[in-house]
Amino acid sequence: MIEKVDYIWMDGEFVRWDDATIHLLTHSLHYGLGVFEGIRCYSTKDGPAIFRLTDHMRRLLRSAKIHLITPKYSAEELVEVTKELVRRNGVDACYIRPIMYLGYGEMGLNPLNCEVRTAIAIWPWGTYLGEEGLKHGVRVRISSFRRLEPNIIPHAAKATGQYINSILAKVEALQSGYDEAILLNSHGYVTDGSGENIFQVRDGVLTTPPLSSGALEGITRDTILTIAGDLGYETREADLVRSDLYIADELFFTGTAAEVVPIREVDGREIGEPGPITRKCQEVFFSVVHGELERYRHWLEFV
Ligand code: PY5
Repeated sequence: MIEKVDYIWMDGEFVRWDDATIHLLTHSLHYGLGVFEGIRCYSTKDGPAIFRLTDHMRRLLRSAKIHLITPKYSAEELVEVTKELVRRNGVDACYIRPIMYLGYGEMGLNPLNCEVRTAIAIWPWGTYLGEEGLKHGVRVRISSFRRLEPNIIPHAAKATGQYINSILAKVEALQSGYDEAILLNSHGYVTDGSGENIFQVRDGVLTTPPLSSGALEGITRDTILTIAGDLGYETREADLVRSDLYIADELFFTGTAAEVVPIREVDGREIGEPGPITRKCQEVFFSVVHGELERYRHWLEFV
């Protein structure tokens, strides 16, 4: 169950949590066209700080552009409102969910005349794949569902409806006894997890699928590419096939909800306990988000 806080921001107003309701005939509910973000605020010794907030809001606006949703607020305005929402709710660590959706008014498939609604909710959310997964790694399977692609539904946008694809993969993985799914594109290349990017480590080199594979332009992915490069590791964006995962020295997921999570098994092939590079990336990542490393403080937006 979601843990309640006091306020949700909706179209310019701070609304009480239980009053943050919408009409049944909200366009986005019926056809799944809306765009959203997932962001985290972490506690630091200098107070709550939102990790790469501006980068997330910019991605939200790029998602809107892809789907011809005209934003009512600029990235700067959304940044300010998010900080105010965190302040008003008096929390110091939380997950942040901005969403732009099409409201009540029109029901045809032409969305261009629909009213664009904007809301931001926050709530305390522990790590998505569990504490155990964070420490010892999760078990994953390759999904029988293929990742949607640019000429079906553009994967570059983070749109609500495209998560049906992720949900099919996630549920299939859970029902067959795994923790998470990895999706391939229709050419057989690895894209990402249902809600995470993926990194493979072999002979000390980190490889993550390129954005053209169908992977989301993850902000945690970019963070890890930067950190790993700064640590002196070679990083590559290159296509991977499923057997590249089976024979990896190390594998891990990255994402806002999931954070940095080791993978210990793929389709019954053991990868094992988290390796040294995974551990190092995880350790540095958590120091970065908690504001302990001066070099990366520019990624923190203090409320
Ligand atoms: N790939 C997919 C399909 C995602 O949904 C996400 C984020 C990522 C990669 C990682 O991107 P980033 O590092 O920018 O977060 N997923 C959301 C999240 O908040 C929703 C998960 C339930 O992590």
